[in-house]
Amino acid sequence: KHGVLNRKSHADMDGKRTPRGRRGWKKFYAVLKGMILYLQKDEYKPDADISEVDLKNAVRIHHALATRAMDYSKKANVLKLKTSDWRVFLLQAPDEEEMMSWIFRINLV
Ligand code: I3P
Repeated sequence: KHGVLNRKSHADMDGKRTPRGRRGWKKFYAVLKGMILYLQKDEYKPDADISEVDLKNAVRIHHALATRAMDYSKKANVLKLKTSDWRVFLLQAPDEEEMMSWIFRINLV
């Protein structure tokens, strides 16, 4: 599965709140492949190598949990992704259907 997602980092690896200055929204082209959610700068190209930066932004979603972000109301179609290493991301999909689809696919892994 792939598509455009806006990402906001809410908590870091230690579970602590992401500090100010790093809490902004950023647009990515997301690609879910195996147990990894790649958050790429540019559109998915099947044959292109993954860049260093894109690798850094990749999120391991094994034992991660995706839910609708019930406690976040500033934007619509936002899901909350909690990873096994205690990071928390907010991910905004273009619409409700896409958000539900991402939640379903992430939780299947
Ligand atoms: C953050 C940025 C985010 C905002 C966040 C700010 O600043 O303005 O858009 O989240 O508020 O801290 P920075 O880019 O300097 O990290 P919202 O869009 O959700 O308001 P927050 O600290 O309340 O999460």
